[in-house]
Amino acid sequence: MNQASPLTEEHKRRFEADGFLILEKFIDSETVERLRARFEPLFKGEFETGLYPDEWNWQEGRDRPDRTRQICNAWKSDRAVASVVLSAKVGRCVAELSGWDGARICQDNVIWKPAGAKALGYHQDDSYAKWFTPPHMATCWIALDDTSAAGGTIEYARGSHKWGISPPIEKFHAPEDYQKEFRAAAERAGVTADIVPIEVPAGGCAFHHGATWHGSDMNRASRPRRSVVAHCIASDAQFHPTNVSYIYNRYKRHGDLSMDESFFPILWRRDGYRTAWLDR
Ligand SMILES: O=C(O)CCC(=O)C(=O)O
Repeated sequence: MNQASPLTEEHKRRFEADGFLILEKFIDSETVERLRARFEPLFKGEFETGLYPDEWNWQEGRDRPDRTRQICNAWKSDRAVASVVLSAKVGRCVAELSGWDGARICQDNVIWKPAGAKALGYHQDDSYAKWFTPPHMATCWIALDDTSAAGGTIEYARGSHKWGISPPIEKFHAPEDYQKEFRAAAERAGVTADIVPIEVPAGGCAFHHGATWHGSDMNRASRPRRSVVAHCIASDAQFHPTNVSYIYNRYKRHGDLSMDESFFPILWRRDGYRTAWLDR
């Protein structure tokens, strides 16, 4: 499991300077196809393992077709998603980029932005990281379609991980102005934003720091933009003693701050440890 790292010192230097890193190839085309085939059943509520995901933000027949579709912690419902977002490769990369001893999954996202679907608001992941310590995430965002600026790909503000953490944004799904809070943050930081749309072939990825401002515009192209995302935290992360996540504190044991590996498995650790059930 402890294969060689795909990252070089130059990759790490770039991540530290920019707050993100792009790899043109991260998963192979067969894996891309296998994941794409899971989108229809997942959003119809056909869950392979019989378990609901933790968040199911778009359901066929219930929600507007012009909304970006999102499921969180699809790994609990679907083995194809699990095989990618819980991989040692994802864990190793985010841990090495973040200077952690290891990484565990916090939350995955399955994102489906059909042609014409609306934007996702710019935010910082660490604004939502108050319920665990250390309160930092690092993310691997994987493209399942060739992405383009016009097609509503993810966008990063270069260097914005150095601006400090702002509060959570007002509206994540289909906001009127998807950059509203971000522009205010850039103004407070006294900088002119350098926005980078992530244009990669299907199977490519981008890693981002938990403090990097990011979001995505509406899809003005004629085909969908699909992604799977692994939001990771340090392998030694614990629940915060008093701050509560109304969803994720369901997995906290009474009187115990440790994170159970059944729900927050360790993907990779420098000493060779990986949660045992992952590879079964
Ligand atoms: O894919 C997107 O449009 C946004 C995803 C996102 O917010 C994230 O990966 O943190």
